[in-house]
Amino acid sequence: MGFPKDFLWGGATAANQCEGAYREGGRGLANVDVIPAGKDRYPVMLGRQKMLAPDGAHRYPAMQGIDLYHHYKEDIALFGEMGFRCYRMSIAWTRIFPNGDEEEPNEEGLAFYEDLFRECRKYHIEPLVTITHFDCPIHLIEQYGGWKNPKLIDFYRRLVTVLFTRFKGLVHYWLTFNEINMILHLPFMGAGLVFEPGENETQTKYLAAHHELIASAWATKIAHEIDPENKVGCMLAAGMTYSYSCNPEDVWKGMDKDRESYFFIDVQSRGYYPSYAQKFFQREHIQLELSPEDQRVMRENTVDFISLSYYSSRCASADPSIDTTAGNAFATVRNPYLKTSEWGWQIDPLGLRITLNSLYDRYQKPLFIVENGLGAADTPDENGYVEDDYRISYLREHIRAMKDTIELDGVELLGYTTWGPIDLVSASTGEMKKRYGFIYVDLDDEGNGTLRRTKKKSFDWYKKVIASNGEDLD
Ligand code: BGP
Repeated sequence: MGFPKDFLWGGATAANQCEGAYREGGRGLANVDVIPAGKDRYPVMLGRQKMLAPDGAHRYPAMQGIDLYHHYKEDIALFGEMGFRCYRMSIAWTRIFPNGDEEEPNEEGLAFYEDLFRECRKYHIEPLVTITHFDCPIHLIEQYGGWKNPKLIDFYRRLVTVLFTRFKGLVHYWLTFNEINMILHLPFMGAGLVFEPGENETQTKYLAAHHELIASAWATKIAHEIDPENKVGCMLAAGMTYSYSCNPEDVWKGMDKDRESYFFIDVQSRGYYPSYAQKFFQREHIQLELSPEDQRVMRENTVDFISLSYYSSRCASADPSIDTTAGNAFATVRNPYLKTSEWGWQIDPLGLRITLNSLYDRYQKPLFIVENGLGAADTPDENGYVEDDYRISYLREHIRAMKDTIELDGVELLGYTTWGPIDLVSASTGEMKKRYGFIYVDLDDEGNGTLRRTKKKSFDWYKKVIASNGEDLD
C-alpha cells in the first residue's frame, strides 16, 4: 500500500516567477513582466490600471526573477540531488513567439527549453510543462485585446504545435493553462485582460475564458495527434468551499462558489458547458459563439487528468458581514477552526483530502497535485542555512492527508509537486520575502543579493520523503 511506485514526486515553478532575463534570447515583452511590486500591483493584476510597458516609477520583480535562465543547470542539479522524479515548469510564450503572432518561432527560445529538458532527463526527472502560466505577449494584448479575441485561439494552436513537435519524446505531461479559474479573480495577471472604463467585466472575462477553453481542447487534440504518448491536463486553483454554518443559505453559497471554479474543469473534463453555466450566461446576457467544429473538438478532446493547486480550503457565508481572510487568488470567509500563515492563508491539511475526494467524485479522472506549500519569511544564518521546521510540518501534514486519500479513499493520484522548491517571486505580492523553497536564494525585495543558492533544513527532509516513497515523513 502507500504511494504508487511510479508516483511523481517533485516541485513546481513558473517561468515568470523565476527565469528573469526578460529581454534575453530574443524574448518579447509579456503581461507578467509589467506587473509592478508595491501598491499598484493589485489594480494592475485586476486589469483596472493599464500598464502595458515598464515605467521608471516602478520595480518589476519578474524581470529578474531568481535568474533561473542563467542558473538552470545548477538548480536542476539540486532538484536531482533531492531525488525529484518530476519538475513542473512553464514555457514563456514570448521566448517562443516574442510577439505571439509571428509565423516562425524563435529558435533561441526553443533551444533554451530543449536544453533544460535534456538537463532534467540527465537526472531522470520527468518534465511537466505548463504551456501558459499567466503569461500573454503584450503585442497580443495591444493589437488584439488578448484573450477577448478569438484570434488568440489560432496563435495558441501555433504555439502548442511548435512545442509538441519540437519536444516530442522529451516531454509527455502538459498542462494547458495554469489555474484557469484565475481569469475571474486577477484577469490581467491570469490572462492579460485590461478593461475599459464602463466595460462589463463579467462578460469580458467569460468571453476570454471561452476562448481559452476552446484553445485548451484544440491543444489536447493536437498533443495526442503529434504523440499518442502525450498526457494533457487542466489546472485548477482548488480548495473546497465549506459552508460557514449548516444554514441552507450558507450551504447554497458554498456550492455556488465552488461551481464558479468547477465550471472550467467541467468543460475541460466533460467536453460541454454545464447547464448551470448556460443559465448563468443567459441571465448575464453573455453570448458565446461556438462553431460546430469547435464544439466537436471540445466534446472529443477532454483532458487526460486533472491537476490542481491546493493551499487551503475556502469558506462561504450568506452573511456579508462575516470576517474574511486572504487566500490563493481571492479572499475567503475566515474559518474559525483553522490557523493561518503569516500571509493570512489558512492551513487545512484535511481540506486537501476533502478537495481531492470532491474532484475525484465529480470527474473520475486521475488527479495530480501540482502546487502545495507554505509561503513564509525565512531567516538564514551566515551560511544561508534555514531551520524551516514550520515548512516541514506544513508539508508533512499535507502529504499525510494525500496518503490517506490514496490508501483509504482509493483516489487515483499521479504525483505531487510542491510549489516553489526553490525560492522565487510571489505571484500575488511580488515579494521575495514570501518563500516556499527547500533551496534558499539570496535575493531581497529590492532586487539586491548574490543569488547564491543554499539548502534549507527541508531540503534533506524532502529528499528522505522521496527516497522512502512517502513512507518516512519524520
Ligand atoms: C498560485 C500560482 C503560483 C504561485 C502560488 C503561490 O496561484 O499558480 O504562480 O505563485 O499560487 O502564490 P503566491 O506566490 O502568491 O504566494
